[in-house]
Amino acid sequence: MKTSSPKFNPSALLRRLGLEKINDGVFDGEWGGRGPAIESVSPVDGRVIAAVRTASPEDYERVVQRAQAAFATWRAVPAPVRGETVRRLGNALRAAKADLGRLATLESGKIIAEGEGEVQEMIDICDFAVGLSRQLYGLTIASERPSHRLMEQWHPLGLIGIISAFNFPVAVWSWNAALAAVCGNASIWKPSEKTPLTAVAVTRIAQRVCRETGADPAIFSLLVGDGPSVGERLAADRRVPLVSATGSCAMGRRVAAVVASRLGRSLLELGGNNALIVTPSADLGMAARGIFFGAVGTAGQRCTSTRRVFVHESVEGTLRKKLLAAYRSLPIGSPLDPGTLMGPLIDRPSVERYLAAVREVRAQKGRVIFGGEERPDLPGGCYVTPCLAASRADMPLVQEEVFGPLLHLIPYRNFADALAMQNAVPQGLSSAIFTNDYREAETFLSAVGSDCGIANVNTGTSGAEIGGAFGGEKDTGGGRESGSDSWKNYMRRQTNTLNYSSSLPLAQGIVFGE
Ligand code: UN1
Repeated sequence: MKTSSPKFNPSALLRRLGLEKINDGVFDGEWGGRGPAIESVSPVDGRVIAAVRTASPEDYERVVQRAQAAFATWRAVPAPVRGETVRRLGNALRAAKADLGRLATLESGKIIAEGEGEVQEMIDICDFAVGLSRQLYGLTIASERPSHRLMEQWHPLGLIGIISAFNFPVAVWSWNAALAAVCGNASIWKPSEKTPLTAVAVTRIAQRVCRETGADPAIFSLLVGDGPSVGERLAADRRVPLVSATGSCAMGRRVAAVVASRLGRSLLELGGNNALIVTPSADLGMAARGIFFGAVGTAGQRCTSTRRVFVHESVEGTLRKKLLAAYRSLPIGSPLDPGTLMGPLIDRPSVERYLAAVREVRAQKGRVIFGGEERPDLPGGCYVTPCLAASRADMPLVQEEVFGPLLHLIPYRNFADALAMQNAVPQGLSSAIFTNDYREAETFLSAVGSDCGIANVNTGTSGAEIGGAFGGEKDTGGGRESGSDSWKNYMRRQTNTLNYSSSLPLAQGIVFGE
């Protein structure tokens, strides 16, 4: 299939995914949306792909009530049976991978390989969740009292609000929704308003799967809308015990405060300012490739994108040359074209922020050694060249997460300084070291090493597998999603004491009366 834009006509793709020119953006078993329609504009060429009707306040209320009813039934379905619905969801996503990947590309601007990679993450987390549906283990604990059993069980939590961002328009939903579903919950998804169509398409697939298995489709509810009309409501709603939110630190602070004020739980995956250390013993070819993918992949719009490189002064020149060669030959253009490695930024405001940050490099006496410019020759107004900057750790800009392909190269002399500079930012998501020195690698991973939620050796900061717990510390928000034991976020723990004796001994040896 010839795919290169601007000739690419998305209408056949939309049809295959059940999408029309105007789509309902609210789902709770039935489709609706009485709020104003929003247009999904493709950053690929600035054209409107289709429109989506958003949620009105009445829609919001109905969705929450329907999801509550779905939860009431779903929580009593045996977990491995719940897993069957998620198994089929994974299979349905497998079948739709190419189309969904392409739609993710159209809406978010990420290249086809990454659009498909995103769908692959959904498939993988479904597989993971299916296995998990037979492994929602609790512990038994030695009781201090005779003939007593002490144990814990994990029960479904309730409604899970999922607020997702444009850069991973569907994968992050699936990390939450697939786990939430096998754990016996109903989830309500508020996707980014910049990528509502992929959310509608995926929800349609989930609806079809639920129809097949007999599950209440409201376990995968959808509310397209803006922050004030949907996000704020979810955060404030006592009927939603957990709000999982991915996005900026500013958004996360707001969600956290509102959820905390009602003593609810939030699971936050916020900004990253991810650093990579290159030491004298590193394989510089590997390091350069890791940096290149980390900084330029997804046009620098991953939470895990590489934003700072601390390179030992003895290898700085060589690394810089390798990076420059890669940056110079980077194919920038339509992400629908299979040869492209960097597509557009998500929208015009994002371009403006990126260009302002490049100006700031100069204002703060850093040096732009490559790029940082607009590409007005490409359609839609969202294409730029990536920027390689020779910076210093004390530049205020280096403390910030600029959501675009801006990379600071910062030389260091002592390993301890590199580590200290890496940790000296507010965010704490992902980090990496390239070294063949065992001591450096182990120190980096130790308690006195990287302070991030993700720390890698000889592989880059971005592109985490779903099997690990994903998230970070400090301003990144502390949440952990996806693999490992992240499922515990979506359940409530219950501690049980069972007395099978005929007396009533009290804990702590207390004698009370008699
Ligand atoms: C995000 O940017 O919000 O590690 C998630 C990665 C991806 C997930 C990124 N698996 O880059």
